[in-house]
Amino acid sequence: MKTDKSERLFKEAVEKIPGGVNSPVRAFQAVGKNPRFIERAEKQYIYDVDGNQYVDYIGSWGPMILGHKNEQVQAAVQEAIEKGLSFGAATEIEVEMAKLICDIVPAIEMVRMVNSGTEAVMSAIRVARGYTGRNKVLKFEGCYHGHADAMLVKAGSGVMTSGVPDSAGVPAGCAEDTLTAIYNNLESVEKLFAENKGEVACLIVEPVAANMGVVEPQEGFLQGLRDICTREGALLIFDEVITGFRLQLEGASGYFGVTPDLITYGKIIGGGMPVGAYGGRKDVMQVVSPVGAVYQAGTLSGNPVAMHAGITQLRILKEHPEIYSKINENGEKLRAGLRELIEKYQIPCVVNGIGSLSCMFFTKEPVVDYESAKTSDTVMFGKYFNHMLNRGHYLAPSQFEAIFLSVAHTEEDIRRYLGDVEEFFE
Ligand code: HOZ
Repeated sequence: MKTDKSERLFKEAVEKIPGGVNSPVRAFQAVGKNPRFIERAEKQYIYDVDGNQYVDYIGSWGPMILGHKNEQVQAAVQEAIEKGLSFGAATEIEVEMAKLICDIVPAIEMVRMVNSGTEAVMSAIRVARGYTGRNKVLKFEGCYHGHADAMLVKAGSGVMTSGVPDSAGVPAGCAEDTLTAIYNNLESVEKLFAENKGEVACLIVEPVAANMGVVEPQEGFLQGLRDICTREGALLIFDEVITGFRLQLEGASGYFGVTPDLITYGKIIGGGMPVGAYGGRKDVMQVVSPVGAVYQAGTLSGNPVAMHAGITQLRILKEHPEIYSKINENGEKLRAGLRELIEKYQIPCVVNGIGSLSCMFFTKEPVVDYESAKTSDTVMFGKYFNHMLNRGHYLAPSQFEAIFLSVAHTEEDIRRYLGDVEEFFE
C-alpha cells in the first residue's frame, strides 16, 4: 500500500499542528503508525491522498449513519449555501429542527442547538447546576463527555488511549466538584450520593459507554440511575453523542425505556456538519437565557447550513425505519462472526456491542467497566489494527473506541472483515 503522500503531509503537519492532528483520536500513535490523510469519502468508503480505498468503520465517529455523501444531505447543503452561510439570527429551519427533535424523542420538550457534543455537555451541566442550585457532578470512569474541564476526570476516548487519566491544565477547583463512579455499579453511585448528600446537581452517563471501547449497560443499571437521581433530587443526563438517533430513532432513552431529565447530542444531528444540542424537560430548559438566568450562547448555534444537513438526515432516518433493521442486523452478524472465530481459534478476546456499535477487546475478562476495559492487550490491538488497515479496513486507531456501521455497509463488507480477522487469528 503506497503511503508516501500521507507520510509527507504528516511530516509537515507535526511542524505546525500539535501531534500533526486537530483531535488526538486521529493520531495513530497508539498503533505505532502515522495517520492516513483522507481526501474524500463515498458510501461506506474513504480514500486517502495516496489513492487507497478503505471500508470506513469510523464514519466521522458516528454521524455518517447514512454512509458518506448521501445525495439528499449533499443537495440540502448545496441549496442552503445558495442563501448564505451564517446569519447569527433566528431562522425557520431552527424551528423545524427543534420541532422534529421534540417530536422524535419523548424525553425532549425543549432543545437548544450548539456546535459540538463538548459544548452540549458543558451547557447541560451548567443548566443542571443552575436548576438545582448545587455544584457537584457525578460521572463514570471511562465515559467521555467531551473536553470541558469538569469532564476530563478519568475520561475515556483519547484520554484513555493516552494513558493519562486526568488532563493537565484543569484547575483543581474545576475537577473537585466532579465525582467518579464505576460504570455498571450502582453501589458506587449510592456511596457517592451518600457522601455528598444534597450536593449533587446531576449525574451524566453514556447510556451505552462507547469511549472505553463499547460497554453495554447491565440490566437495571440505567433504571437504577434514574431512581437514585429522582430520590436525591439530582438531574439525570444521558450523553447521547454516540447513541442518539443510532441505537434506534429515539436513541438510548427510547431503546432502554428510561427517561432522563436532559439529553446531550453531538455530530449526528448535523449529518456530518459541526452540530450539537441539549434538551429535555421544559421546566429545566427554561432556566436557559434569555428566559432564565443560565447563560449560554453561540453565533454559529443553529447555523443554517448545518441545520439543513442535519434535518435532512434526521428526516431520512425517521422515514426509513428499515435503516435501523439493516445496521443492527449487520452489527449482530459482525459480533456473532467474531465470537465464532474467537471460539474456533481459542483467542483471548471478548466482543461487546449493541446495534450498530461493536468492539473487540483483547482480554479474557468480561469487559463491564473502565478497569476491565484496561485489561485489554493494547499491543495486540495495534497488531490487529495494522493487519486490518493493510487489508483496507479503516478502524479507529485505539482499543478504546467503537466500530460504527452505516446503512451503506453491506453483508459482503462484514464477510470480508471476518475473513481478514480469521487470517489475523491464524
Ligand atoms: N467521541 C469521539 C471519539 N470517541 C470524539 C472524536 C474526537 O475526539 O475527535
